Amino acid sequence: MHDPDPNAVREQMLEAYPKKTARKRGEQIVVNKRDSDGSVPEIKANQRTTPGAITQRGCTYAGCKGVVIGPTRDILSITHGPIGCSFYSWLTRRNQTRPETDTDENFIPYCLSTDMQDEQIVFGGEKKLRAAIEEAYALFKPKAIAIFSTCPVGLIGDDVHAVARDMKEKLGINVFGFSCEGYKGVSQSAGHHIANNQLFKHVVGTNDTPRTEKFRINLLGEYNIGGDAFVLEELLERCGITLISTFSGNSTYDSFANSHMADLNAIMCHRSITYVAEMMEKKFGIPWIKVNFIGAEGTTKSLRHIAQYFNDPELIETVERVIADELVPVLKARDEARSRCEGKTAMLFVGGSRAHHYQTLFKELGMKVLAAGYEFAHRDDYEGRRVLPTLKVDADSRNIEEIHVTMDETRFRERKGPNDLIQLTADGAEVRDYSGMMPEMEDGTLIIDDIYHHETEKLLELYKPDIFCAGIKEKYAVQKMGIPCKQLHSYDYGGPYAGFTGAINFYKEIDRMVNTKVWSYTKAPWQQVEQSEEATAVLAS
Ligand code: CFM
Repeated sequence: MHDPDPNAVREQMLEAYPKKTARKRGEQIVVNKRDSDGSVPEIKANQRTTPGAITQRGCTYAGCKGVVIGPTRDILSITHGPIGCSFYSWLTRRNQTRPETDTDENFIPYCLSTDMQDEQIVFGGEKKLRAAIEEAYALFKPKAIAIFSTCPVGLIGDDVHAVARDMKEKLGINVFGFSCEGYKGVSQSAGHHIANNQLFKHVVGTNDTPRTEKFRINLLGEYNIGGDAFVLEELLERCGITLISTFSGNSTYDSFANSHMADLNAIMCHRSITYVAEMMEKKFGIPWIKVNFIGAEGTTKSLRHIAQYFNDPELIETVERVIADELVPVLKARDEARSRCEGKTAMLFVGGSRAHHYQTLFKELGMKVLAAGYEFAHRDDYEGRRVLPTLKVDADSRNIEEIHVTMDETRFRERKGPNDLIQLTADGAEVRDYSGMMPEMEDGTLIIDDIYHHETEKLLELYKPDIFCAGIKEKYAVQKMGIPCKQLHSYDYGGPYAGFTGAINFYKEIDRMVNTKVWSYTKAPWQQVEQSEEATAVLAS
């Protein structure tokens, strides 16, 4: 079967919308084309979703509480808001954690909410919040409490930061609040930024315990979904690299507090956490590089770049040995799956970085990515970081605080000279940079930002891909159309998919999903139409 013309598909998607909506929406649906200088077409992103459209997005509070702070096991999180919002307080994301001892705190299984009622909406909720913090403290005695604001908190004007300050003084522990009301930004992306700011202001750098290990890094933007961070922790350990803190998979409060003792920040998910990396570089002098531990090739390159950064012959040798050992089973599994997956097609519509990162795994399987897009990414995630200076600040992004960071006079330490970093870039590492999704996708592929459900249906109907990657909200609607849907947020109870071990798991899973016979027994709506047309034709003859 020939793939349909992407421009015609785009037109068909837009046809359903009123004229003005179609024109605006059209700027978020782009047919990819890479120029020889590496530039790609401009795509509109980080825009409000059209009212009435079915979007995949979550809210700002979800991005702050659920995504960035949620995986930290010993910060006690309290959601200030109506009980419905506490959905995102309670393990709805598959971020795992592993306390080191039986006595280490783990609050992740708990769900704490102030359960706001009409009375608080009318008369204010600060009193109830104070009482909740005191009650939570009495019960759990945590070292830190975080308060998350939901929409009504912003609407009625509760000052969660004043309450946090008072409580910090009264209880003698770190208490901090987040103005992450759901409506604060256009998506969960705003919540990431708000979480980064507060984490940096209130936690990072508050523990100056010196570290003596030789190769010290932080891993940023790795959230331990399905145990990904466990795989990477083990891998780095075998290479002799010390992971001081992960932001924030399998993390602790103390590891954040001490994270400024690292000499390098390696960023996995750039969408959610680059703000912290930039602030840490300014204040403490820690450079950052972009890594991608998804896929065998990405993992190999990322390990090599970290080793090149430290530029130590022994480290480089150990890393090469680990890579060589790991690649044996990985390549075997890849070739096996590839013999059955090659030439099949995939689409990925996920979050703010995975729709890009997971394409590498599909490439390793010899599969073709026909269309992809993020839920809430910004233009730089699509087109590369070089477009950042040209991005316009709009009313929605102005809503999010940009904190002014200066060099820490006593604790700033230059890790590497500019020449070392230039050399590292020449060696292929992305130093303070990322290239974005579109430069790595083929010409003629469809890039759709914040895909609406109507457009998902059109894609499935016209392209009939072998697999569609999205989340739980899309999964069953997609599968009812006769196409297997792989959840790339929660991994459908599967995973881990990061690192070498993860790659093997992913190859096997995709092989199983695209080759199972079960889909041939379901009839998608278009197949039913064909059938009934055939039946009508038979009857008529
Ligand atoms: Fe980063 Fe994420 Fe993602 Fe994200 Fe997320 Fe997630 Fe995601 Mo779901 S932080 S942008 S807000 S990689 S929860 S671990 S899977 S949408 S692509």
